[in-house]
Amino acid sequence: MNLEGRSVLVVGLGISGYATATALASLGARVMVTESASDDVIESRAERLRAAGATLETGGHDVAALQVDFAIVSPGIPPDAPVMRALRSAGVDLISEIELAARVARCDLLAVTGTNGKTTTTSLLAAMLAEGGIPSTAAGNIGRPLIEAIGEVGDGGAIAVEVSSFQLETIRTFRPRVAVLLNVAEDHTDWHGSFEAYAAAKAKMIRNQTTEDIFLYNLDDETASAIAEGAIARTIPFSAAGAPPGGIGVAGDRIVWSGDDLLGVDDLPLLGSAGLEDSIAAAGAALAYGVERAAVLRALRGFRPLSHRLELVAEVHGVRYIDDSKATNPHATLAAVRGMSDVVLIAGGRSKGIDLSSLSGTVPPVVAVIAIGESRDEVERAFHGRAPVEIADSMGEAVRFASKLATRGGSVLLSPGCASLDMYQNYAQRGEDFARAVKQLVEGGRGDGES
Ligand code: UMA
Repeated sequence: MNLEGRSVLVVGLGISGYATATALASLGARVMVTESASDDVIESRAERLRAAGATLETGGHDVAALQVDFAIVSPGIPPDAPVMRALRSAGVDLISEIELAARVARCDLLAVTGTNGKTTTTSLLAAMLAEGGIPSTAAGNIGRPLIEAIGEVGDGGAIAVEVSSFQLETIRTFRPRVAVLLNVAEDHTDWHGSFEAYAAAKAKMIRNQTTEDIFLYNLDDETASAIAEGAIARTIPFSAAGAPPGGIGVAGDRIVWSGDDLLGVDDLPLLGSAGLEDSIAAAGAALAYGVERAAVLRALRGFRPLSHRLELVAEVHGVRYIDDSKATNPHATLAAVRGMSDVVLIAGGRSKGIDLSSLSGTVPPVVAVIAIGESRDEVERAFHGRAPVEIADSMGEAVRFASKLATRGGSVLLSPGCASLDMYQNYAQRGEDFARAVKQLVEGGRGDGES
């Protein structure tokens, strides 16, 4: 795609917007950026872009009179935001950064989406590609914008791209060579408006695929299976509950690919049923793409869990303290407790408009709950009559309460089922606060763990 001299508006100057504006400027486009906030981070990005020749507007949007060829919208900006409405009514074509990147990319894109497990599966897939000697990297919602990564991987290479429903909402031609759909459960209802709209955005990932492409989907997930029925690409099922013909799954305690034995379930370094699903999904995608079987197995065996995803922080007096701060919706919390016993659950945060009542499905193994954050009353209501709930005002307090309720051989699990933005900047900060509070407990400290 030739961007020389094209007028492009970038809406939002977060990680995605900044990378987009930088790439567009280097490709010779006339770049305009509009951003509602104006803090130190934004202003320093703005300064660097001005130096690269872009026109910047920070601290608000005044887009009514703009004449642009198209606009790249940041994923976090919901479709009903005033700036989006203004641009739509001015007839501006709105596309996402992954759409722009896909138009410019020369390598294959292997896309992974789903409500939960995206980041782990994308990382695993990238490790398999690398182990197979394919020039590759991981990018997208995982944290490194795709537009930045495509400059590095050329013809003959491949990028494992984590894609979110926000990014998929505004694609046009984005066509992954391999698409993976892990699961679809309620999430981001405040952004999409309804579960149906959210699922429809996920389904967009495969709409430009052809019969030469591959769609790997979770046979055990109702919505993913329904989406597969409309696929044009070659469909490959995966299952953690059986060994689907022509797909990848589990027979007894072995993982099998099209009837061939690959490795034992116990050989996987990732914990729980979620770890199993992510592992077989990534392996299926890599094998279908043509990565050598031995390389896939090496990458699988050598993989280490990512931070804040069922990460063991400490064991104190026979109780395991586990950080699963990345669980930002109830579906993820339900998946986390599967296979555990005697869990004291720390849950709550920003609900994103999702009904939290399904959290009560974690009983058992959950035996007690500490409710935190904005949604703590809703969490308390969800468990009413099912498990005792205590309300905590800080993470430090939550960990202290949980330590008193936990029993030897059991776990204290931070798996909030909600976003972190009511108390923290992101889920990583929330997980770190949890780890700090656990450390203080170990040291016998009495602070509240939130320095
Ligand atoms: N803004 C405006 N006008 C508005 C509203 C917002 O200008 O009306 C501005 C904000 O002030 C902000 C920017 O627009 O500066 C929006 O940034 P953003 O929220 O899109 O976030 P980025 O920093 O660009 O990061 C995005 C993804 N964020 C979201 O989708 C919310 C990151 O995913 C992703 O890693 C990054 O691009 C690189 O691709 C994060 C995420 O939370 C991890 N994703 C969601 C999830 O995983 O559940 C989908």
